[in-house]
Amino acid sequence: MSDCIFCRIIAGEIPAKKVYEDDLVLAIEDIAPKAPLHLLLLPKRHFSNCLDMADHDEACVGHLFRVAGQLARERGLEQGGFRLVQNNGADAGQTVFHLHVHMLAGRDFTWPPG
Ligand code: DGP
Repeated sequence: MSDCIFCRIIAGEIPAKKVYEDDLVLAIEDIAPKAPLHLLLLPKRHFSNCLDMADHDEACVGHLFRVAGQLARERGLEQGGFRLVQNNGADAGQTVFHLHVHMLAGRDFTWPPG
């Protein structure tokens, strides 16, 4: 059994609110939302962050961003905008070491992020 929580969600061993799934990507609701909409987009193949990407992960990550756009359009976010965030390393706020992209929307955002 994997000790990666996102691998276990992908394997169906831990429940999550799934909003999208295909062969390469799973999107779920974040368990501790930081905005009215807070989704996590996960590549199904495990790699810890962009420092750990292999050549064959490139297509999956590109696909993941297209899925993000699709999910945003389905939720009518073209006008209000949304933020995609991907943390790399504990010092940058990464707590789960399986690459994931946060999709946040439904409130104002500041720049630069904290
Ligand atoms: P990060 O800090 O960038 O590594 O983000 C990890 C996110 O994962 C954080 O927003 C909380 C979320 N999270 C952690 N454990 C679980 C879980 O078991 N289920 C779900 N749905 N989200 C989780």
